[in-house]
Formats: sequence, structure tokens, C-alpha cells
Amino acid sequence: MAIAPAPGDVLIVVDVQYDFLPGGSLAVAGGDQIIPLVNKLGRKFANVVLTQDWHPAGHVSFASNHPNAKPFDVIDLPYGAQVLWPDHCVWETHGAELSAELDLPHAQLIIRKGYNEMVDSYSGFQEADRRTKTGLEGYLRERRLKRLFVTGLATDFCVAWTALDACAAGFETFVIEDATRAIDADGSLAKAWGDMAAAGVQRLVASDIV
Ligand code: VGL
Ligand code: ZN
Repeated sequence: MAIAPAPGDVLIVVDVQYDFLPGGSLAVAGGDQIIPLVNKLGRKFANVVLTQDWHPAGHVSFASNHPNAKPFDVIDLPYGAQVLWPDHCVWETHGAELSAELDLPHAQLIIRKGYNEMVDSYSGFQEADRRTKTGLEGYLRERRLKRLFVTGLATDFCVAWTALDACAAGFETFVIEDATRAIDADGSLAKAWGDMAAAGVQRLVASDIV
């Protein structure tokens, strides 16, 4: 497939932050390898939006905040099942910063998510309670942006949830697979691609963007 980015298209770059890169507290294997590709894609899009995972130290998704829990355990919270993670992307820490290797000077918006202590937010659109909105949908609509091309980390969590919510909101949504990397805990990657295909998310590779 060959797609030439148009004025109504936006490149979404999810959570390219030090804690998700090699050496980070929730490192995604090969996460750093996508950065040159994301930068190259960025030059083809007039519109670029970034997301940034942004947690307080007491965040409910951290295993360290639950007695006897360990990372990758799953617990029940009022809004549903929650995977517990190592502490990551705590605001005012280096790990929460966007990679300085990102070369996207024309990026127009950074959506921070996950700042409410008691609710996680994988999606750039809404928190895990599926009610509390981030404002991204309103932003995209006001800007008349209609097609979303999603890249970043991690494929099976924040990329997938963002793409699924984008589709549900009526945007034509693409995930650029080789510009993502996955955590892949317990079959999560296969499940994410299954869910995305079922929802109508289209799967591309970077060379499809011309
Ligand atoms: C993410 C787990 C926890 C992600 C964020 O960016 O995919 N995953 N917080
Ligand atoms: Zn997080």
C-alpha cells in the first residue's frame, strides 16, 4: 500500500520516553530502534501529536504501591483489571522525559496521561475508567484531522488502546507496525493485534508511507 500523507492526516507518537527505552524501568525490547523511523515519518506529516505517560509516585498501576504485589500481577480495580507495573514515567524524573533523540520540532501537541493517582490511562484519548477524556478527540476534531497514523511504545498497550479508541471515535486509524515495539506480556501482543483487526484498525509498515 502507498499512502501519501494529506493535510488532514496526523502522526501520533506514543510514549517514546526513557523508561520505555533500553535502560529504563519498563524497557520495551528494541524500543530505541523505532526512533529513526519515527523521525523519518515525522518529516512526511504536517501534523504530529505526541503522548507522554505521566504518573505521580503513588500511582495505582505501580506494584510498589500494593502490599505483596509484584510487577505484571493483575489486580481488580473499580474500573476493571489492572496490570501492575514497575514504577515508570514518574513526573519530574528522567524516565518520564521524552527521548531527546526524537527529532519532531513541528509536533503540535503533547498529551499527558495517567496523572490521576487512582486511574491508569494507556489510551491517549481516555483513562482506563473509559469515561474521563484527555481532550485529544476534541483537539483532533477542531483541527479537522481525520486520519491517524499511530507509532510508538508499546504496541500492545498504549499504542493499541490509543488506536482502538481512535477507531471507536470514528477516525480512520492506521498502526505503523515497524514504528512500534511491544511489551508482549502473557500473549498481550497477539491479543492487541486481534482486537485492532476486529475494530478495523489498519496495519501498515513505514515504507507504505510515501
Ligand atoms: C505503557 C504500561 C504502562 C505504554 C504505559 O506506554 O504502553 N505500558 N504504562
Ligand atoms: Zn504507565
